[in-house]
Amino acid sequence: MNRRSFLRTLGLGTAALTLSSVAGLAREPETGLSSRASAEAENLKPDETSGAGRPNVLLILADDMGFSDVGCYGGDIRTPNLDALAANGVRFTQHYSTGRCWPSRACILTGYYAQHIRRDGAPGIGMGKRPAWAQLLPDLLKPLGYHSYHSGKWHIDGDPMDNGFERSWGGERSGCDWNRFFSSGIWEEDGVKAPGGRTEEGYYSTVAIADHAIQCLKLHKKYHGNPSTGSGQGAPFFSYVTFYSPHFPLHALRKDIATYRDTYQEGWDVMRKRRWERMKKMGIINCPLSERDEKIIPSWNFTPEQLKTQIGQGEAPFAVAWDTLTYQQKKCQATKMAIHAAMITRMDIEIGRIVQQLKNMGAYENTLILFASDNGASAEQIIRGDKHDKSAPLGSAKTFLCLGPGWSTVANAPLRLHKYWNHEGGISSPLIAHWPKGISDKGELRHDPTHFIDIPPTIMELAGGSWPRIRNGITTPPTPGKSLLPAFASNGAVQHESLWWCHKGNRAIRMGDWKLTMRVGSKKWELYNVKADRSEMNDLSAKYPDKTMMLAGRWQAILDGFIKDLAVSESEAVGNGKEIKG
Ligand SMILES: [Ca+2]
Repeated sequence: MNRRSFLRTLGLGTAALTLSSVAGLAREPETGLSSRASAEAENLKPDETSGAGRPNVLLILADDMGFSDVGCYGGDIRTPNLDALAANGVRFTQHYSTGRCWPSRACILTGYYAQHIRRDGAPGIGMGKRPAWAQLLPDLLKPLGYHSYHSGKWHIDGDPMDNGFERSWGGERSGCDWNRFFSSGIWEEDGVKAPGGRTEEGYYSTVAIADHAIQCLKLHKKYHGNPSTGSGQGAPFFSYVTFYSPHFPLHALRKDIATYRDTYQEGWDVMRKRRWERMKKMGIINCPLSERDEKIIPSWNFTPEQLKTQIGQGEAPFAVAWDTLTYQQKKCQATKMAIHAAMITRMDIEIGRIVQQLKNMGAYENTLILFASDNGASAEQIIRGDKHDKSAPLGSAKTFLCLGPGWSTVANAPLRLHKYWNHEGGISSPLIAHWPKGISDKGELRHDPTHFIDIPPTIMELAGGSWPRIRNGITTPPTPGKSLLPAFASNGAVQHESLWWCHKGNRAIRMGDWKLTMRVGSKKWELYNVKADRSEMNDLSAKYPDKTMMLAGRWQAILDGFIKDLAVSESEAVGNGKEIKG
């Protein structure tokens, strides 16, 4: 029986297991830890016999944050803590996500492409149960002496506590309340529902996620010794911190929004051009600025009429030229981007608190910190949750706004399209790697094309483990990722034969400098040389039909390999396999 089931068997509901470690709630005075955490400390007492001196890993994920949002990637959003990590570590300029929340998280914690393990669909593969051989990283790290903690959005099948995490602040299903930042209504701590009813003043999920991560680190320090710098003392940890910020709804603390009140009034055309120019100077990109795709929006967006009726005259359904907007639209849109920026700056502040905790516990030097975004910024415009109160201040709990296609072209600048598509704007993510003891190059860039499938091999190598050939009695298919450790030392050290994408009819493959991609609804492959044209403005498929055919064939061959592996292991599965939109 797993721990969550055990707690439920005992009848320990929320009344008995009152969460007290999140923002705005009472804490145990002497230790700063929750009373529940202390009561359960026995469960965390050391059993470590290995792993001592191995690096810790802090993996931080943003949600729907664009490639160029943070300052150290050319953004206009204040992120001093992330910038400091970048200045003391390395930044990857061609790191890729899957373009969507749940497949990215599947890659990050299993090392497989999401379609290979049924955590996303593809032609011939339905979304379903994860095969038994696709265990999550914490289960692989446990025998190596690691203790794993999860704080934030989940969005993988199964429960964190059933997949090797010893603590979790999130939940079995989505792992967060994805309609509300100001309520902990459906959150779960260690698989048990947290009390709801937090007020706007007392609760903000970005703060609560950081609070939980810090509490876990304090507990780790207390019960597993000093996880510092190879002194031979204590066990290492894997802290998986998954913010929901800056995913919609645009909810931010009023004081944070105020600091961006005037920042975006010049509009998205000016701001994206400035980002592009900064990024060129920083050496992050060398491509032209993409055109705005004025007509391409997600098919499930509210209609312009619905947006006008339910949000107001200030909403803008398409990424049209800024100058064509009305005064009312400009005012509303500038506020929307101010909220988006405030959400990211708040996340940065909270990351700073977690980093400070690492310093406080002597773990800063020997912790690999990775920071990325699960997909590009989103052009979605929908309303759900508690709906949108037109009389409430924008960004407050009673409002439901989305960033929308206009500002998403800034967040993803200079790249094309948005979350969901497999063009570069949808799948490009920042990746900051910071590890004082292990990365000597400070502030440098890495241009190796990398992907979330590389994260588990990186962590496994760091932990001194090798990938198990047999898992749950089944010979495991090879994982496609590469350890990034060589890339920490030098440019060009990590090379993939190919990188592969497929999501809801969008698809792509990259081999070397060439990328083939197709948009949902289109039957035409587009071919780009991303070395010169990462903004995907010059389709070369007609000019190079043989290359197009070769890449298309390779894309299909990779998919065929997934289908074959799944057929072999079809009867073996874990997880609940339910699809969750997000
Ligand atoms: Ca996302």
